[in-house]
Amino acid sequence: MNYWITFIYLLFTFSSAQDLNWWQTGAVYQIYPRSFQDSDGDGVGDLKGITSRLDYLVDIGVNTIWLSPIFKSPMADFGYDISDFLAIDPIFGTIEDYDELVREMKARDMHLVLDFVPNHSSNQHEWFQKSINMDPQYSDYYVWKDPIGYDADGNPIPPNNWLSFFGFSAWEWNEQRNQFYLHQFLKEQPDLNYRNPLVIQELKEIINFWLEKGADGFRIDAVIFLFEDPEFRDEPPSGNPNFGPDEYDSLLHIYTRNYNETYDVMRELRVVVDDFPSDVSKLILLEAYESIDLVMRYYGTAEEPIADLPFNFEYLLRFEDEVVTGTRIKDAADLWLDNMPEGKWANWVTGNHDRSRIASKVDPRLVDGVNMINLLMPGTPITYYGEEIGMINTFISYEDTQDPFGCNFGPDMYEKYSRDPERTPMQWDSSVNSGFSTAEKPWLPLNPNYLEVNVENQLMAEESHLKIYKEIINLRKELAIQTGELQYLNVDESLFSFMRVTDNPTNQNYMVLVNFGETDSVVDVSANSLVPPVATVVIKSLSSTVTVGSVLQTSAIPLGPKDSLVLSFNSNNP
Ligand code: TEU
Repeated sequence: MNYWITFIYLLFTFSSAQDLNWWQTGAVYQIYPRSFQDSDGDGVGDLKGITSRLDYLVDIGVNTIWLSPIFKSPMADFGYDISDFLAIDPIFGTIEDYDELVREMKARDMHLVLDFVPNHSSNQHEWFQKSINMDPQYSDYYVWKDPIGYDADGNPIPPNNWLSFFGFSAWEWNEQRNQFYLHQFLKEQPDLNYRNPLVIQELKEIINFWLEKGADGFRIDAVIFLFEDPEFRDEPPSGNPNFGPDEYDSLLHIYTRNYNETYDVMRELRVVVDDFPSDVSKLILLEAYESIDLVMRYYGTAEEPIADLPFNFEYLLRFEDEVVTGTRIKDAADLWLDNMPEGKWANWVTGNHDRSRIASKVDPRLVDGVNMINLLMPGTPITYYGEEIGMINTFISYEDTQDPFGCNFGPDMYEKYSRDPERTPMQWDSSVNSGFSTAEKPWLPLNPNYLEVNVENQLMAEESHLKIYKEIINLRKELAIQTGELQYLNVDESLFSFMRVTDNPTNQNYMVLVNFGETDSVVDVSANSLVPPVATVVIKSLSSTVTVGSVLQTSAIPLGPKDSLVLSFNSNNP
């Protein structure tokens, strides 16, 4: 009889782990290619540089790389303005370098996710040039409109009051065509016209091209901006006094975002990806900063899936609140989990190339605790390069500022919008430029803390954020973390704690406790019937003074301010 029980448990263990995809058991790591590793000394990171660092990524345990855009671009928005969707920009290398990266990744059982930017191209793209020239095929590839009149000086007046996300009018006058074109981002990023089926066809071809070139998925950029009001009506003011008339948030964007048709186009792209013959399932990440109901629709349904992982920005944004509490993090986690359609998979993200990293959002002592949450809650973690070593934002003077979002607003306001602080080079070691580049001046300055905060130091140290990250990620191989149930333990203003449990007695269960508070506390989680009287410390934050391996009473778990712990226990022993 006992044999049978063990057999059934093993079968369960085997089959449930087997049912998960590589992107569910693994972890995604975002690389901003300009800033990861420069191989040729020009001060800008490149593909060869990334290839040379693959063993580091294997060592820390990530299996998936999402690369911000590497395609041909005049770099007005540092690669998010693409002038040829099918070519690699020379600053990043050649198509051979790309092939080599893919080969080396596959040899390490890693997966490549490319950034796909459907909303706009560069104004240098051949399509846009042909569109200006009214080439019959390309004339309607972009959103062109006549002026609504001319002012007293004879200047054309834009069709409506729409603003660019980067500030100022979303309309740019084109002398040659004598019309305005729409750009929801920079004027160098004209919006493609999604009401033209030829445009959608082009996108499908681009997707197939990169699938054939070995990509295992896409992160789809700025999705909510694809369609606009066909009547081009003015948007109403937001009434928010914190924003001047040129700032995007001074309007309510009811006519430029999230049209129903957007979901249909995304669904069509999903079908292209799924129809591609491959024995490796593909991953679609999707960027939509929107309200939860609109974001959830991007998962699609079981029969008609869209994205595998629309980014969980509600969670990311909670870490930017003035006060981060256990209760608020639980509310954010529940907002996602409770709204997620049946059978879908969650994700946990705290930083990216547009938003600061963990250690600049919360007290840096919480880096380990937040990584524990990101990596051990049910779902896929997404780490922005450097979060594993606790990199923080870098101060960038106006003179050194590169990001057009910052430059647009001039020296007094650039810091409100510039994304350069979270884009500075990866901190590898304490040599010149932290081992990132041999150039005299990298494209953005290194954070001066690189002498202390770097990969090499943290690999050598007895304890470090990096070593802790590696230990946490290693737990993702455990059944309780892959498929175990989530149960919250005590959650209040200071504490966030949860456990991951399976009902399989041969498996370890885990609990995670993070103290967001400022004071020492002694936590009693023993009231939960699945929690045994004692549990073993398997991982502790740098700040904690408990010893890994020690056995703690679950009625009195000591947590100093900003401390975090992972404990293991066996629920067969409640
Ligand atoms: O961002 C689009 C977008 O939705 C963001 O601007 C978002 O609203 C903002 O970052 C929230 O802080 C994407 C890319 O991530 C960004 O880097 C590009 O500049 C932009 O598209 C244009 O391609």
